[in-house]
Amino acid sequence: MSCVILDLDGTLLNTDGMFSEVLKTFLVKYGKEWDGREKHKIVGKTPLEEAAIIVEDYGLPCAKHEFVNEVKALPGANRLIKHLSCHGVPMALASNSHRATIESKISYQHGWKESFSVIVGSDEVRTGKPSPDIFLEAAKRLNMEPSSSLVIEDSVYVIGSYSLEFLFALLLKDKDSYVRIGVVAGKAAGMEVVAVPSLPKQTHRYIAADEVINSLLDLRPEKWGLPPFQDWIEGTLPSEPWYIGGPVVKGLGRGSKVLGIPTANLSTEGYSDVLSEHPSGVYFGWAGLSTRGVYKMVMSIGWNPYFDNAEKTIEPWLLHEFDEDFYDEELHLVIVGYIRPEANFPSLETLIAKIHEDRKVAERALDLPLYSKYRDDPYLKITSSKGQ
Ligand code: ADP
Ligand code: RBF
Ligand code: MG
Repeated sequence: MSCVILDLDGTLLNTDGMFSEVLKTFLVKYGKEWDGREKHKIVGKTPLEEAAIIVEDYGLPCAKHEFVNEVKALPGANRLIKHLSCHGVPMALASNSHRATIESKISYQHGWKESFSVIVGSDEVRTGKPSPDIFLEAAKRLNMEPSSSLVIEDSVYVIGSYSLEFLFALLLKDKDSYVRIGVVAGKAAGMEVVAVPSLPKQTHRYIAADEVINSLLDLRPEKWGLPPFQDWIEGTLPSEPWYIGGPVVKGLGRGSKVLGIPTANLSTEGYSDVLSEHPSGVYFGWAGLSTRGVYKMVMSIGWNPYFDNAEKTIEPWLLHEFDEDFYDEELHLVIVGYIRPEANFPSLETLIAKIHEDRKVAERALDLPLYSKYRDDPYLKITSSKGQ
């Protein structure tokens, strides 16, 4: 592959979040409730225009740019863009939005505009995705062959292709109105397609893709003949530390019993923000227990595909032998890096073996100065007594 063509909404930007989470949070913050009244007014507007309408309609005491700034890059988006642009890999943005909308959306993301030599919107071709036109036009403007173009797509759109419609469909839980149009368009253009599902547990909708990855963190450019990421260190991907804590809660009672691996589950309540900034997967770091001390820790966050859980769980395994349970005790975690996506396994034995491999990776990595320095993070020294 000699170039990369990226979709915007749901692949690089958490725009579904803009309308659901951000809109809801904003309205709640100002004591208002979403009633769907802006639906018709907003279609076809730029994000700033949309924000202006919402701010005015609901009489919110904030500036419209505060609202738009809340649109966040998805995990790994900045890292990928920086990496490809540092290595001089030609990059295009190909989105079903209008070009003006795309430009307006990326103008809030530092360094993005300069990284894309080509931007193609649906108003610049005859038909949008699932037609291959947008991708073919992008390749043409990059001076590249479709067959050497790698497409990265989240590809879950709603028929009608507008992200606000997507939100309403989501809210109505009308899951069948999503189609894999991005992947279909990329394949129709004769390109290689990596799908990054923006909804959990939807992998089966992406069979047309050449590869399905859980998040942009899992992209291995070298698989496609592109320069590899160089930030992996001994099987781990360092991140800015992030923090979660609370009393240890009862899980599904499977950790020790089924796997022989106890996990001191934390409640996900109140952590929807941090969890949306980090994909489900296996992470590691340090764990502080109020009455006991600080320990190395490896954890899974997500739906545990092997068990097909209905709810996302946070499951830290403290790398220490304890002689008793410590339910309800205050547990604080400093998470310093990522290891791998959650996976399904053909048997319990292979799952257990993989988790022990994760433990070894974490144990070794946490001795590196890069990670060991967080052992002294004040967040881990819980001074208040149990449950406070
Ligand atoms: P549950 O499904 O309730 O989380 P587990 O079988 O996963 O049950 O056991 C977890 C419990 O075991 C924790 O809540 C904690 O009290 C205890 N425990 C003992 N040793 C450890 C350890 N090394 N790491 C995590 N939890 C441990
Ligand atoms: N369960 C899975 O289904 N897939 C996984 O990839 C997976 N990885 C795990 C990694 C670690 C480090 C730990 C501690 C657990 C993992 N689990 C995984 C098991 C799961 O999180 C949980 O412990 C069990 O579901 C028992 O509650
Ligand atoms: Mg557990």
